[in-house]
Amino acid sequence: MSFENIIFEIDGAIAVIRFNRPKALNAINPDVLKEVNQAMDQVEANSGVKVLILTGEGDKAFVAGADIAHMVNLTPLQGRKFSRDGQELMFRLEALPIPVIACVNGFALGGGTEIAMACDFIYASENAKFGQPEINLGIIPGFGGTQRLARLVGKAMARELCMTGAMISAAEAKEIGLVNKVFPPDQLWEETMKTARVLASKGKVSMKAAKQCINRGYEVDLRSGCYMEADGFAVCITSPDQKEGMSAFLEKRKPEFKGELS
Ligand code: DAK
Repeated sequence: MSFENIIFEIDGAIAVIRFNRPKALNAINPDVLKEVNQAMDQVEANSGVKVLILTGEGDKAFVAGADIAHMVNLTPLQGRKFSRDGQELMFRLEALPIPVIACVNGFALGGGTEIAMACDFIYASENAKFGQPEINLGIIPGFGGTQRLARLVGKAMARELCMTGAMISAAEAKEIGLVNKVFPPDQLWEETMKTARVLASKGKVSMKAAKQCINRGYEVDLRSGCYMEADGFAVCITSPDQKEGMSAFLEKRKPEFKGELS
């Protein structure tokens, strides 16, 4: 399947979706959302893929937000559909059983910050910029930004970013806990791939369980989250990867995880 607004590649266990509208700083419109969903269909259908990376084509932007030219004349119903479609994509990224890394190589504004927040890891280049500038356009974040940002960095910083519309540097984003790691621009891709390869070497069942317990458990009270963890643990303890991981330890060798999700 060929795409016009993204570049999609699978190299062994690692799939890459590259937002590819560099002339509009990779801004997101409904066609982008549709193509990302189609690429994710392929990721889900390919049991060999163990990590997904999202990044932006060009050296200026990850995603500079939702496409303002698309949004300018939306009716309320169209606006709601665009917002819901975006929100569903974020939920889909969070629910994907494999880890997702946002490799943020420039502007990640509005919908760009929102996509990055739905990923499991945010790795950023030193020149990346984050923010929720929607207030400057007379709107609010529509792809879950008001909710995820507050959960990730706390209400105070979420209010600061959403209510002033200020852009922050990668270093500031790291300081407030939005970003995992920051690298010089020429090292960002290799460092992202290094982590992707580490993640790809782990067992699928335990990776899925860890991701789900953290993401879903964060939405509920501690005791309910711990019940989820116990269920996740129960699934892991009977999986082929658990046999391999523990046998490898006892036999003093490196594990080779080959287990499937079902
Ligand atoms: N949409 C469309 N085009 C964009 C764009 C965007 N978000 N960002 C940049 N571009 C385009 C520019 O118009 C320009 O196009 P040409 O003039 O060359 O044709 C080209 O990309 C290069 O941009 P600049 O010339 O402005 O480049 P600079 O380096 O000077 O500035 C910038 C870079 C990122 C600081 C600046 O472009 C900028 O401020 N861009 C807008 C950033 C922004 O406000 N992003 C948030 C968008 S709002 C909702 C659903 C979703 C959302 C909200 C509600 N519902 C439906 C309820 C989400 C909203 C957003 O994400």
